Amino acid sequence: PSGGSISFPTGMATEQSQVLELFEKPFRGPSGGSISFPTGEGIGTRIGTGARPPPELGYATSLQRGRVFSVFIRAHRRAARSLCEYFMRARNIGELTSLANACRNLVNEQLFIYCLSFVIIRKPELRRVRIPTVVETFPSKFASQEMLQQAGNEINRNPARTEPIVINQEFSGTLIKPEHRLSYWREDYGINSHHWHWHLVFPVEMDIRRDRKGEIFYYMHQQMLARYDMERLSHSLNRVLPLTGFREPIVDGYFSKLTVNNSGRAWGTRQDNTTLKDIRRDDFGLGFISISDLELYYSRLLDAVHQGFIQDRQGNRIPLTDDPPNRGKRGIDILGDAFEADAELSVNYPFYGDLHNFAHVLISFSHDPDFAHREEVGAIGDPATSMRDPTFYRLHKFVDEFFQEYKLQQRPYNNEELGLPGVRVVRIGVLQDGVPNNLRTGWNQREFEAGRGLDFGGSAPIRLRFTHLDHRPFDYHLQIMNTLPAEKDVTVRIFLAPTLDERGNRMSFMDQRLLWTEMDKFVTKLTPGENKLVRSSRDSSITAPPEITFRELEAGREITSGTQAGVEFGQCGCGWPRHMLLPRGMPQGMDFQLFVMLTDHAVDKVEQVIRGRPCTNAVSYCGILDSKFPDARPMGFPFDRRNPAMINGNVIQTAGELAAQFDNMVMEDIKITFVGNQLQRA
Ligand code: CUO
Repeated sequence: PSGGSISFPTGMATEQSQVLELFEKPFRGPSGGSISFPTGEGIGTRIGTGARPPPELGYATSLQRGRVFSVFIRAHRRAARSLCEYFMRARNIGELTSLANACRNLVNEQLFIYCLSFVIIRKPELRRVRIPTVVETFPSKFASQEMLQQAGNEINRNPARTEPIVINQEFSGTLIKPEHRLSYWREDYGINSHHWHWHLVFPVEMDIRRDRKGEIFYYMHQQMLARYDMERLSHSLNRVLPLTGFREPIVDGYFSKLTVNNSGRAWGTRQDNTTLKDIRRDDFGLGFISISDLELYYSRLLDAVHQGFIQDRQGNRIPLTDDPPNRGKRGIDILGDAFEADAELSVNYPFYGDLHNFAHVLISFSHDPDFAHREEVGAIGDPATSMRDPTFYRLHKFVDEFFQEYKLQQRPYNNEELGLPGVRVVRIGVLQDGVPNNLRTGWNQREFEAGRGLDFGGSAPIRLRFTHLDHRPFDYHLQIMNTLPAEKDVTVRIFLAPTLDERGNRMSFMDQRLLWTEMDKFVTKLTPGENKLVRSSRDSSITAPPEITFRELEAGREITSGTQAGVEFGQCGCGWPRHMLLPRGMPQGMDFQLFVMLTDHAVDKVEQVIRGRPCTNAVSYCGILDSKFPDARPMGFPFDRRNPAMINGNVIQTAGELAAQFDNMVMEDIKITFVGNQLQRA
């Protein structure tokens, strides 16, 4: 943990403990997540208390208890809208507690936790408290049934046991499949928790107007793909290939070994080479979803990209361009809303459909498309578990290729947009434990408690020990010359990409373009003359501080460095995990390139007053709550577009050649070396 501990003021401590009580043991209660077959059509527990649900709950009771709740499904979003509106009436934590206790045995457990989290993040008067990590609220989404059962047995046998249960990194498969080399990455608790949070703070159809939501949907997922590809290259695996459509067999199967509830209900699984089929699943509020519909939506969206306009329901043609007149909505933002899709934000939801969400659903039910076998949804059907499945990346690569098709229609950036006269980056480098330009990664461990999310008896903590990739913190060192006569505010943009492709060759700009991962972005003031900047990797604009556990919250402990009681905490959970900032690299060292670019903050800045003190971690991937995205440039700038063919008479074919033409850019070669268990612990 970084930063010191603080103690909450008394009133806040009480509020915090009330909230923890709401998040604890979500499967307890009269129905308890047990399975029954009340109507013969579904599995899960119907509302079984005999109580008539309060009418204010609306659609919230339409989901069965003990089943998966998924924001990828429209009927589930409708249920979430009802329950969130019900909770939104609370003016303080006391009222929220009363409302929650009145319905917690009536609504789906996962829906309940989603909506509680939603209102605590959304309502300024509730934001003072923190929600505990989803790893502890729903441990069964992070550790296998077998391991949790083993933990329960151990505790029953020996309540005084102090040793944690060690989570075996190999639990979901074996190395006979090359894809399994990446399972530690896909199944990392931090990236899955981030993805759960991201979809919580950028919800679909919840009447939330977040700035540039469609664009950040594109960008955040593109960046996750770039990071996945860097990791793949670290294992000599090729970059991920997109799904080429919905008719070809899905090559990779996935067997999560996870459970949906405390009664042991398993997530759906998928064999290798499964063929997708139309879905008929009334049990899940889905009705009929046909592959032909998805193909139709895709074809219409692709038409829009190639025609350069998209049509709204009145037949108006809305131009698609990232150079919008009057600083209107960019084309990428419009396309993101239409593709994800969000019925409230899409320009024409009936026409362009619900493509991305439906694709998740189609894959997640491929093992039992018509409920013939009473099987549960697969892991790819829930944002908290979807990144575990190798096919998630092939699906999102398909999504990203669509956005890239659009981006490549945009003109390249010009000299004025790329340059910053008067400012020169002289040198950059990284320093980790005194070693320059050679970053080390290795294994580290983190413990969570499972007992809060399970029904095991006794009060002894059930600790789970996860092994994860990590690195020691490092600093970027930048030497910058400001030849302007005055101070200058600049945005510093730092990216990392592998130097070589799968064949060991250097890459062209266009080949490397989608591998550049944002490492940091920050604003600083340059004084005239030489400036030396040191920036810690811990301050990265994409990462969130480590997850906060029940125990830390109970102890009044806040592990965000410098945070004080009273800060609005909402959204702190969103953010790429700090321990996953670097790709693994190779044991013998792997070549990477750092790209640093300075831009004019006068051009980048977004005029706004940010109210309160919202959590602004991971702003590049998560934005700022209730505020505009604080960088006016297109997300991913300058790598979101093709390269200029020529600058000052010089042909540009690589990122290095681009950087050589501009004083405000520089590239540096670094190595990343994986040292396994030899990582000196932070
Ligand atoms: Cu995040 Cu498909 O949007 O998983």
